Amino acid sequence: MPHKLDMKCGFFAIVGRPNVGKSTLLNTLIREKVSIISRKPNTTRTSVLGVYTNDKHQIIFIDTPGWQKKPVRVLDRYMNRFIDWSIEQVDCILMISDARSWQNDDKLLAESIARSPKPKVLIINKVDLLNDKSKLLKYVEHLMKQGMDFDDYIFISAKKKQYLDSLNDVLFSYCPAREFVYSETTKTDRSENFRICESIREKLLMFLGDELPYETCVVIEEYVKSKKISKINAVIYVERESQRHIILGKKGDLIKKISTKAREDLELLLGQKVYIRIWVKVSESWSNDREKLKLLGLKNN
Ligand SMILES: Nc1nc2c(ncn2[C@@H]2O[C@H](COP(=O)(O)OP(=O)(O)OP(=O)(O)O)[C@@H](O)[C@H]2O)c(=O)[nH]1
Ligand SMILES: [Mg+2]
Repeated sequence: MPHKLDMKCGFFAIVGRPNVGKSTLLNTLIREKVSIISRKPNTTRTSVLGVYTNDKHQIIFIDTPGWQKKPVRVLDRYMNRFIDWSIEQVDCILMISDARSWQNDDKLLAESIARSPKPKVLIINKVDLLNDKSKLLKYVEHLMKQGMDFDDYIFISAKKKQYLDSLNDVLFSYCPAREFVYSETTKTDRSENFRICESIREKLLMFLGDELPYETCVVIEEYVKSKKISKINAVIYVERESQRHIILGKKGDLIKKISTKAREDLELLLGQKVYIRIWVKVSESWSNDREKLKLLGLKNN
């Protein structure tokens, strides 16, 4: 532990439109998978906190759901609210964009965070997908022409772990002198239950891709941990009977695959053998129902 007076500790919100790589960056920076990732937009649904600690600095990241331009469902509105809430809590805002294109939604989000007096860093991600790196200079010039105003611009690849040193230096420079908030071994504020549900949802996204109904949610009904084995009963909620059949697959094939993959991941997470049973149930219009969202833990007040 460094001396109190040498400690620096900062809160950083990670914001951006869906699918730009916010959760990938969080996991890369804290070197542990605390936030799930998928090819599909709208993977993250609530704010997830990740903590990185070295000998002098503690950096607390808040991963947020992808920003929704026009939230329609109650769930979408809550997701945007998590972003507003996160921005208020932090010392610095990290906005992530995709190096391949700066879209109108990026501009709208940048304009919305410009109202905050906090320092703002634009992290331009996925540079590994650009063959012509000279485009990066043009990218920033284009932003300047649009009047976008960030305190720093950094290009990285979160997935390939490229150019992260310069990012770390910038993050350290925005950490105020403050005692560490979390213990040196803490990686996230999220409970084991939450991480188990998220891990199952990640497998759903992995196997079903675009076929996965957006209105899907995972709840742990029972979790018993003994010395040698963890027993988990989980329920996947969907909104219609037809969606239930998609997830079960022919003769229950798909749910079997999902369970196996989830079990493998959970054994790593929990560090012991896992026995898991997953049911699929219908709960009509949960994604648009305040009370049900509260019950499912997706509403923060
Ligand atoms: N090639 C490449 N792919 C990346 C990079 N970073 C993330 N990805 C991929 O982009 C996809 C989306 O990543 P996520 O981390 O889930 O994105 P997100 O911004 O958290 O998405 P939402 O939670 O839906 O808002 C995944 O398929 C990642 O593997 C990168 O640096 N390079
Ligand atoms: Mg995410």
